[in-house]
Amino acid sequence: MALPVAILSYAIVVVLSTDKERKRLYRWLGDLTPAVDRYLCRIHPRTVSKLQAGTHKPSSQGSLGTGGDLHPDPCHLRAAGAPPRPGSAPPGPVPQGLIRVYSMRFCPFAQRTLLVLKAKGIGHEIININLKNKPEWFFTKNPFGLVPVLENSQGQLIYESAITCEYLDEAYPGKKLLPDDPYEKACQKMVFQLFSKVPPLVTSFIRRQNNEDGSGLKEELRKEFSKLEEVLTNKKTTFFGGNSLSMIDYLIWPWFERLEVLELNECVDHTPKLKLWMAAMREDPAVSSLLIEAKAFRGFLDLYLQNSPEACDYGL
Ligand SMILES: N[C@@H](CCC(=O)N[C@@H](CS)C(=O)NCC(=O)O)C(=O)O
Repeated sequence: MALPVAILSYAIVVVLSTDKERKRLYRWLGDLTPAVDRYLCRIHPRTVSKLQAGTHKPSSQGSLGTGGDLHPDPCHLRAAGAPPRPGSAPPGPVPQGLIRVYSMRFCPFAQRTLLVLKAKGIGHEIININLKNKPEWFFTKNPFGLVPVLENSQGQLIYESAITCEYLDEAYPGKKLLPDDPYEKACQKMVFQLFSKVPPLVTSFIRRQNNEDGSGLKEELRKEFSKLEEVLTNKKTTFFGGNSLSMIDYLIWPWFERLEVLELNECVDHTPKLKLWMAAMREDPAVSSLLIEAKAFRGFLDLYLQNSPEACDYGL
């Protein structure tokens, strides 16, 4: 009797704390977990209501509302490792003829996927995930718990933004965004690599504590942008893959879109070709249809940095 009581006490503490700890517990408990969940449901109604309160709220941008409905019976809350786990009921299968994207309205990585979906005119539905309060089933879609994730009507799952974009380009007809020519494709991948320091620099700038001086980070960003300017200078084209917009432009765009609202625009003052590229990007129908409203982004960011569970639903 002592062991089950110890397990249950630990379960209650962990279930009420973070995603990471909960995952560790479930891995550890393995097959015992469904029984523990059933026990929790039975003996600890307050725990159950906490778990329910922690479910994903489906939201905006075409979110279907299938993702976050609470199950009427709290005792369906089940564990993972092998799922089942606590949380909301998972969404149903993806309707034929559509692809589903698990997204978050302000995520630049998910924006890559959405840009490709738009540019290629692919019919899709969006389920927005509350990243500060993730539904447990989301880890069955992506074990890393990150958006974006694609799910098709055969139940196939694809995650990692660049991989989702390449998948969409290959799996769907319409405008090809990646070049067929192996050298041209390699060039796009090299630019992608050249760009790779930008997202973590922008994140570090956003996460500065107490408005700490960001001039060092700005300087680093300027250096990274100079490398991209050089690519455009050497290529003598408007876009990174040539004179028309292609995959690489969509992959790097979301961070450039955010420069203004983050007050980082001065970092492109010394890169005129990059500035022209940014202006040309804004003219693209896929880009312009997915521009984020600055005020909403700011509001989201303020809450996100405070770890607020309301952050991802800001402005809805
Ligand atoms: N390497 C991933 C990064 C995706 C990523 O970091 N997404 C963020 C939102 S912008 C996320 O899901 N964060 C949730 C978390 O960190 O728990 C990709 O390219 O898809």
